[in-house]
Amino acid sequence: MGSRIRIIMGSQSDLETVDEAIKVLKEFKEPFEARVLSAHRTPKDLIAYIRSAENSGAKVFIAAAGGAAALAGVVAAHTCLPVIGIPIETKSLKGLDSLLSTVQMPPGIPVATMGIGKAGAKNAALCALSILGASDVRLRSRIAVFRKSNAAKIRKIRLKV
Ligand code: RP5
Repeated sequence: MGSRIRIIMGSQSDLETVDEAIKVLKEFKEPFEARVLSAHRTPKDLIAYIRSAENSGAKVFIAAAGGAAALAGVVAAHTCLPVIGIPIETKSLKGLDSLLSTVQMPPGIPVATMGIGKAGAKNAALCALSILGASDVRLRSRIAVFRKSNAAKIRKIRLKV
């Protein structure tokens, strides 16, 4: 069986953003697989990958794309597993294009769309872990520890104003 989390990005250029998700998954020691596959440039390979991922233990997909970002929606169209979308920040429209392309899905085919860029990528990993955590109490308690440690960091802040 392969990893439960499968990350797909539309281009190698998306990796800089997706890396924020990868860092979180590594911190949680959650195995994942990451691939470059494009809804527009390699549509048949994408669908073949979704099928093989479903048959090898995938539980959740993360899909990152920029511009005319059809990727997450196309993944969602081909699987009943949860799909989390990361809209990549673009030079021309600052990622608003990616956000709208990813979030504005027709009723019936949902994509859990995160915020634009690196924050969205980090949250995509955390969202995927929460989905797995719904049936994995140990993972859920590790997410709680992660949040407590973030809260502790914020409480420590002393502003010199
Ligand atoms: C999208 O086009 C990709 O997800 C990427 O964000 C964007 C630009 O791709 P490259 O020209 O960098 O390959 O499909």
